[in-house]
Amino acid sequence: MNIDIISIFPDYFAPLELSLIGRARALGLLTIDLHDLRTWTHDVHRTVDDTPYGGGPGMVMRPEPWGEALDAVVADGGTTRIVVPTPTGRPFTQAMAHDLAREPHLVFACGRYEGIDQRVLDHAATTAAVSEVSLGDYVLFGGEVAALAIIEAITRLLPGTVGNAASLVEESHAAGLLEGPGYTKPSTWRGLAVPEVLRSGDHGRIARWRRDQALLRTARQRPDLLAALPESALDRHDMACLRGAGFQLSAPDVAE
Ligand code: 6GU
Repeated sequence: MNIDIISIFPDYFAPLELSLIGRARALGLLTIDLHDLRTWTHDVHRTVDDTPYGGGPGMVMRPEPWGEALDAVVADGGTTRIVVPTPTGRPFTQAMAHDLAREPHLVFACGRYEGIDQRVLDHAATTAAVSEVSLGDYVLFGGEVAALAIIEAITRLLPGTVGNAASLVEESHAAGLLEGPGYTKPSTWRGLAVPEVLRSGDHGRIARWRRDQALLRTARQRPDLLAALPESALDRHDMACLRGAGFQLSAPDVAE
């Protein structure tokens, strides 16, 4: 996969040299090219923003530098997806990370201030797919930190980057549930023991216990995820576990 990042703060992306993303790049699984938006300004002050039409607070990013930047990095032939991190985008999910991980070329357009002149995205959409993506319901200064998070989520899914493919299958959000708690040695620490079942060697009981922990954690922390599961996702044991812990399960709709 090839990634281009356009930003007025390319230094924000230094962490992409580190750890597993750095390793993925060294292995050639991923290229990342950083671009300073100011490269495509032509005035002495290298201005990237201006006051909003219609008035109001804040500044809007000027269309001219963005237009030239995207002309330079978007490939001909419609193979590029432009990702625009913005609090007004669609909420980023693990499913989106999987979709983006299948793209050959991503361009991250990181805006600052009150966003990018809308015509930039409207025009870009005539030559590339454009996805406006939000990290959640809060506001950051700009798209840089969001781009880092999205790139990390995608890189983990590229074949060859996560050592153990099974860890992708079992992890949180893989099956619409959160993963339960994990433990390692020592078996007792500060008077706290690891749950006995995990030391029992009984793989059937361990799998059931882990499933129950995932269900209970999801019910507690993210009832919205539990409610979104298709009815077929929960079996008799699952229902009994949740009911036993006092969670009300909505009765299945009875067909007329
Ligand atoms: Cl993707 N960008 C900005 N600027 N703020 C955000 C965000 C993105 N997601 C949540 N808040």
